[in-house]
Amino acid sequence: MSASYHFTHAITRKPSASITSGLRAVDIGTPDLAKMQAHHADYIAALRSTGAEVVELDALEAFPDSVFVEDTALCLPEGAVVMRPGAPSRLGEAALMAPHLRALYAQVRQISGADSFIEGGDILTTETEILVGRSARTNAAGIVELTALVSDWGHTVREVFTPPGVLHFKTDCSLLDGETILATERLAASGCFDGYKVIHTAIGEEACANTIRFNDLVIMPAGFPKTRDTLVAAGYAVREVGNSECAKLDGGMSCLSLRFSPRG
Ligand code: CIR
Repeated sequence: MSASYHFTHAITRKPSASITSGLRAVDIGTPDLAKMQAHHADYIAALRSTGAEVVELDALEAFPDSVFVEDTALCLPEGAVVMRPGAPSRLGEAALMAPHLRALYAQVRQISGADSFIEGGDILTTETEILVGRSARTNAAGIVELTALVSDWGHTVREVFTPPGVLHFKTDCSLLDGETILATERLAASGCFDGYKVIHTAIGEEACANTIRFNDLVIMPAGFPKTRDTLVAAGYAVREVGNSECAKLDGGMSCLSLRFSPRG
């Protein structure tokens, strides 16, 4: 079993009505809550269709971006690490995720340094290492602290860089299997995936780089036919899910869940 993409559990959180005030790099319109809820339900159905247990947490009105649960924690087989989001409006979300992780994990650790910032969207866990992209949300101190917290669990952290103007490292890449990454050309050109097989998103379809491999499925945003066809031709079982509303807030498939198989 490949621990980097075989999962027994996922945690999600319902979108709140306050999602209309969610953070966005560029305002391309207000998300439609009903449409987002429909997409979210479809996403959860896709996760469940693989046999995983999916927790659906209640919406948090005080945190407009709280549907993007991935940013609050890093989940590994041995335990979970609660993040310290670099976006001030999101800092409180992480503490609210901790009890849900403790319910499923024996070991839950925490990024706690006052100067340490790190968001789950900047973390790509592969079969052999954990890549963390420095970004406007994740700093060197956060990466150093994470490295120390996961080393006795046997994990190696490698610092990489999120391209300027890109929200998170995983905005531009995803794990497809134990040796293959889907990435935009602009990110892959940095050399951070040397040693991996890389499939590029089609030109003009960079916005679908944030997909997830979840058990047998590659779950990707709908509306990117060239990249979808490339993935299907490469042998992946692709499931498309609408993402138009989350995309208005720079969110994609990985942001909407924490995915893991707690060991013991
Ligand atoms: C934010 O700016 O924090 C949210 N609007 C989007 C977060 C997306 N999360 C992710 O890529 N992991």
